[in-house]
Amino acid sequence: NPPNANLNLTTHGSDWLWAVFCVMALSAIALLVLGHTTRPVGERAFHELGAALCATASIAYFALASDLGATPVLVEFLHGSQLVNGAYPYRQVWYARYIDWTITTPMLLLELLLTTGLPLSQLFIVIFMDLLMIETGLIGSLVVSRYKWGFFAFGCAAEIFIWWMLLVPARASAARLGSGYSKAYMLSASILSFLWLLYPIAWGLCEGGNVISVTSEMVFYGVLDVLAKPVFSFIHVFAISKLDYARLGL
Ligand code: RET
Repeated sequence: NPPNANLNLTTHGSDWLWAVFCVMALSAIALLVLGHTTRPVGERAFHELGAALCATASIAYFALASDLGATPVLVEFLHGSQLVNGAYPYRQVWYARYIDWTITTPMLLLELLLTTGLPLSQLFIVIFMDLLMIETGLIGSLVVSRYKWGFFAFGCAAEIFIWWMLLVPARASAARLGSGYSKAYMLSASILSFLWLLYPIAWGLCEGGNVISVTSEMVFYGVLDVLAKPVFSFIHVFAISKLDYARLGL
């Protein structure tokens, strides 16, 4: 028996991750095919962004499903230094997730914000805050003391800034382009903002507080990743399909 049940992924957990791997890979292909069959050359940027980020996620899930890309981290001694079954309590932290998110979350923000005509200077600030959010989350997940919540707090502050940028400057910018742009943006931005709220909650229950098992962690993040990447990308390309790409200045 493993000294700590939290250390290992179950067979079911691994099967689920292979299923997510397949969903990501098939979505990448489907987005490419959709782009090539429905849009002329030069108007496929959003399909291609979606395909690229799903392809990236499929590689991350390949690592997760193989039980790779994780490292054991000592669980914070909140309740005194107790041994669990004669061993110190560890929890696997899948840092592979953060490598994925570092690549894919800026691409998701690009998918969304390139349809608003937001000035580049502001786009860069949003992407900077996004990277800050992911990297502070990574550091927090690897830290073995309650300082991890300090890193978490920095990440949350960065996310609040992103929400504000989406709600105020980006929304105003989309509205200036016209009501069709504004409607499409509001739909996609609401979905993205809601789903992105659930990630820090998952983090608090998994890497942060060690409340739920690693198999539950895989289900929680897995469902979120399928919604936030392929489902979001499909909804977004359909939402903007009637818009005039020339006005986006891409
Ligand atoms: C962390 C912990 C630090 C605080 C915050 C977080 C937010 C993460 C988010 C991740 C989104 C990931 C997506 C992945 C791809 O599908 C890093 C968990 C706020 C919002 C959309």
